Amino acid sequence: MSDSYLPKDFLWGFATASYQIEGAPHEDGRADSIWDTFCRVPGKIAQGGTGDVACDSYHRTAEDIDLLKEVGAKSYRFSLSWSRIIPLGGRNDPVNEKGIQHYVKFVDDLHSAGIVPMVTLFHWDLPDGLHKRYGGMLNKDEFVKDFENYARVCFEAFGSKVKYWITFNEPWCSSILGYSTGLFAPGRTSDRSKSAEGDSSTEPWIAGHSFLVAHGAAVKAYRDDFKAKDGGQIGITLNGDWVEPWDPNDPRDQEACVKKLEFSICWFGDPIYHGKYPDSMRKQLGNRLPEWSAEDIALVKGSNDFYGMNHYCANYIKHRDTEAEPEDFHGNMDILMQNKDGEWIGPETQSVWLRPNPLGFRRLIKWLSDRYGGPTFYVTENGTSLKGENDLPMEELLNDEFRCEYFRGYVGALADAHAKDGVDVRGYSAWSLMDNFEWAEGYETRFGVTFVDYEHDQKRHPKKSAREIGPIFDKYIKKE
Ligand code: GBH
Repeated sequence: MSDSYLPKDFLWGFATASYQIEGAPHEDGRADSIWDTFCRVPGKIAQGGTGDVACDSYHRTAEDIDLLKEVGAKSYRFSLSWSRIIPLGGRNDPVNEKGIQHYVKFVDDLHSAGIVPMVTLFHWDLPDGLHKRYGGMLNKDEFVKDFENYARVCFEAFGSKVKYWITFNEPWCSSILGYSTGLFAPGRTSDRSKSAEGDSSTEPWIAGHSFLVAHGAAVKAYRDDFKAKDGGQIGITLNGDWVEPWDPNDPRDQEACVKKLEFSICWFGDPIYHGKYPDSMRKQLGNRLPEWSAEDIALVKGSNDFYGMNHYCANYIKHRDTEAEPEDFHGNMDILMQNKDGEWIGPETQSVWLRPNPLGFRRLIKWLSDRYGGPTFYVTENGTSLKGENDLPMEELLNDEFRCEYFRGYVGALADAHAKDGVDVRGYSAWSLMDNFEWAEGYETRFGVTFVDYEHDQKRHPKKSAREIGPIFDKYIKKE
């Protein structure tokens, strides 16, 4: 038996995101986001999937809340669709009362069910109007003003009922996958076979910079005008995998590991906690990485009330001796699933990038805690898909022992990080409450603890993991 534990008021629950679950893209005044338009480009999404119906959650809020209640969840992290609230996105565009009312009711219903809402303002679905008007995140000054305005509209509308705000979900993904590899909306890349436009050597770094300043501006707005009366907390959610050296005895691989964490996480974490970009990034990217103005960095430094951590897996890292390519965004190294001795970092899943390694979770959260002076963490996503799930019959998908084992391992590792390493962690949202639109993978990959039957009216069927997760937390959360 483990003697590790999680603190008494630990908030555990589930996470989702608007475009991945809601559907109803044109209802009650909503306009397109960049994901709506991206999905219409042939070849971008597996099987031509779109978020047009998804889990139909826009019409099934009561059902979704029932799912949360049934499993005993204490919190629910969901995201707002900016395009429902300000359909064209900008600070001079009209606010859509119907969009606001939808979420006001949803938040009220969560409270009535005793579930704490954690609200993400932006989970990748930028209003298409802003992309078309000025290039979205590529135009920092416009984007920052429009995001701050949108954030203020949300604080005003929901601030008295929401105590946990997340500005951005995984800016790494929006910046790199949206502006370097082109795998995600808006699909810009230097790879001319994928897109007619884009410059992978500069645009991701510009987008990332805009996200940081916009985060800082929204936090300042919250602290100046809402925090005192509403009493909430605000932070950003960063993704990042753990790293192990390909050759544990090669100091160059160990060094490359740190560089990988810097390029993927500290790109955003360092400006927020230390007021600068990591030296390794400046060294490799030179002036392609934007410089900080005194005004912008003042907004960004110290702008997290908590650290929102998304974490799924780990990789092996092998250094490179060659010069970095201008398109490189990892820090010039090979990212591998096997080490020098052929050992796999973890078992296979449906997602090529995801091989579970629970100890990596403990190591990463401790590493971040040390680097950033012991901040308060909320784990805002953690979860897995199942190997070969497209070929499995529904009964086997419902009996997802692999996912149960994943949660046992990862929650146990988190309890170790808390009890043995002194990490201040106060919440955890599993990804995800239900199977949903998995971005470029469409509906081929399922991360839910609830099976969604896309062929039969999006009917929800809880999997084994939906029932197992409560007892896992019960085992660790201190009773008094
Ligand atoms: C999360 O990102 C998202 O927040 C969530 O919306 C999503 O549904 C969930 O993961 C499951 O995927 O192979 O080079 O394309 C997790 C972090 C980082 C994982 C990028 C996928 C793809 C790398 N993601 N990664 S690549």
